[in-house]
Formats: sequence, C-alpha cells, structure tokens
Amino acid sequence: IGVTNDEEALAKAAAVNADSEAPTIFDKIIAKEIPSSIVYEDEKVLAFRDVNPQAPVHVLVIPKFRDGLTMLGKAEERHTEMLGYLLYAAKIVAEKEGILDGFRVVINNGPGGCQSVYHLHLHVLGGRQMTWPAG
Ligand code: D5M
Repeated sequence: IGVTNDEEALAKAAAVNADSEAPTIFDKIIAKEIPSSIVYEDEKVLAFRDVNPQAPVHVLVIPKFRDGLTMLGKAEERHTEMLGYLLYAAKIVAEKEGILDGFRVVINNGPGGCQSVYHLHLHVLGGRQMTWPAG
C-alpha cells in the first residue's frame, strides 16, 4: 500500500544483492580506481562525499576492510571496535565540515532500510536544519 512500482522495483533490486559478499563500488573507491571527493582518510576508514547528496554536507564513512560487514545486521562481536571507530570518524568528519553543532548519522540496513550498497557505511548529514522523523 502506498508503494509505487518504481519503489518496489528498487527494493527488489536491492534485495537481490542483500546477502551477497560480492565486491561493491566502494572497493573501487577505496582502491582509488574510481574518483571520489575524500573528506577524511586514515588506515582504517575512508570518508567521501555522497554522489547524490541529501543535504549540503553528505559524507559517507566506510571501513576500508569490510570483513563481512556488508550491513549492520551482519555485525558480530569482532566488529565492535570498527563499529565504534566508524562513529568516531563520523565525528571527525562533522568537525572538519563545521557542522558539529547539528548533524545526523544514518545507517540504512537491508532492502527495507533502503540500503543500496552492501559495504557498511555511515551517512553523515548536515549543513541544514534536519527534520524528524526521517523518511
Ligand atoms: O547509500 C549508498 C549511497 O552511496 C547512496 O547515497 C549513493 C552513494 N554512492 C553510490 N555510488 C557512489 C559513488 N561512486 N561515489 C559516492 N557516493 C556513491 P545506501 O545507504 O546504501 O542507500
């Protein structure tokens, strides 16, 4: 109910990949095989601007080594250090972008959560007044 055919098709396309460990476009970004606008990088994480920004600041923070973290729903205890570090990196990004006083961190999980790339990533959004609830 209320879901258009387009949205349904998108959800189905995403669902096909949801359980896949196949490489994603983010591997190519990490390898610098395709260009990205990098905001922050260290040995553990890469942060780059989203190609389809939903706010004046929209940066993705990803682990360089996916280690099975295609999505948050696949998290295991061995990932807890990286999960914490990703949040810390989100703060570094917010600080660098000058939005520390108001920003949002989002993780879309699975087809129902509107995830499209199966390499865990945090969206860091800001630079405008955010509204709630998120869509
Ligand atoms: O978010 C996946 C996000 O990844 C989505 O907002 C677009 C973004 N994306 C996809 N390809 C690229 C490239 N090449 N550069 C930068 N950003 C990209 P999700 O939460 O999975 O829907």
